[in-house]
Amino acid sequence: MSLKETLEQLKTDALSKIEATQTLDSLNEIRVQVLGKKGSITEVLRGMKDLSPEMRPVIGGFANEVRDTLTTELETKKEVLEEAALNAALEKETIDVSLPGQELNIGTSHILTQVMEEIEDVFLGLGYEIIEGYEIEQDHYNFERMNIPKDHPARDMQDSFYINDEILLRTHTSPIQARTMEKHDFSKGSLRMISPGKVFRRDSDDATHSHQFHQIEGLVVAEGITMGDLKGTLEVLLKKLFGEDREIRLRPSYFPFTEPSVEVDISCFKCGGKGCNVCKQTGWIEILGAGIIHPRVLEMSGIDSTKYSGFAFGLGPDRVAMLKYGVNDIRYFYQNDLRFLEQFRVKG
Ligand code: FA5
Repeated sequence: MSLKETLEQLKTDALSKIEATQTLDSLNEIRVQVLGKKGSITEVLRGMKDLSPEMRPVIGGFANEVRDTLTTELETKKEVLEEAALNAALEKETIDVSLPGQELNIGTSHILTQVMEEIEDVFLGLGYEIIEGYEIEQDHYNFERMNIPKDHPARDMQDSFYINDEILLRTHTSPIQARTMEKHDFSKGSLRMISPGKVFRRDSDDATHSHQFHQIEGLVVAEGITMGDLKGTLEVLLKKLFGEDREIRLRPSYFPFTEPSVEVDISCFKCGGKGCNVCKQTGWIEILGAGIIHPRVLEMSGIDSTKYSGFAFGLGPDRVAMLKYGVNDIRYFYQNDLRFLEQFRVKG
């Protein structure tokens, strides 16, 4: 048989094998047998050396044609077999598109964060700035600059965790008053800020006291600020938090850094003022401490107290959250029990 006839024969055999094969594996075997480095075409071409120089390109060209035809046929068959394999797999697999998807467990902000952000939004709306202070504070700012010298009895009410004689975990957010006032440039306008954050006291933990809790300090300093401004501002806040029909009441109190000082009560949101278990039958609920900034506190921060006056308040958002959501023990906020926290998941 001539080389050309051998190639013809090889092509015919390979084409019928390709046609007959039903699996990708056996198709690959055919490819290796015919086109591979040690395959039959290579084998046939070894005989080229015995051909006359005129016949070599003729047979070489024919061999290339055979290789191209077989390559194309192998590719086409491969596609057919792959598609058939895919269809078979899909037929076996059943997908119920009506099944609900898997729910992703996405976190939500803590209820105390939500309450603090609600309060922050009210003050941002009134043009206040939010300024954060330091949780580890100097005795100087926490007490001295708030008009509470070393031997002052008011220190007993705010016993703290001391790092050394001069450094402590802040007992209230009030030190941010002094830190902000001493930096403020009144030629650029009045000072209006709130400062939310964690505070710490060596209090024994009970249903309404925690050794770590939150406060939101409020501070306004400008010319001609009065108790009326304080009352109006707190009324806006407390009505937003607890409902438009809430009334507020100021009771005389004492803080070394405000004069006069007040405790602020709101009319009970549960009974409307008639008396119930939430308000301990008084019709009122205590919500924060406040007052007109003591002139000494202004002066210690380098502010002329004959020209400027201001008000300040310190609100406990943990207590606000307890009242707003009827939580009867502050410790729930800090135990991280998901059964409790899940009740305050933000919807949406
Ligand atoms: C103060 O800390 C003052 N710095 C507030 C202030 C600021 C008055 C500016 C005047 C001007 P008092 O100790 O009352 O005040 O605390 C303020 C609020 O923090 C309380 O009304 C209460 O809501 C909350 N609070 C106090 N102690 C605890 C505690 N152990 N656990 C939870 N909340 C507390």
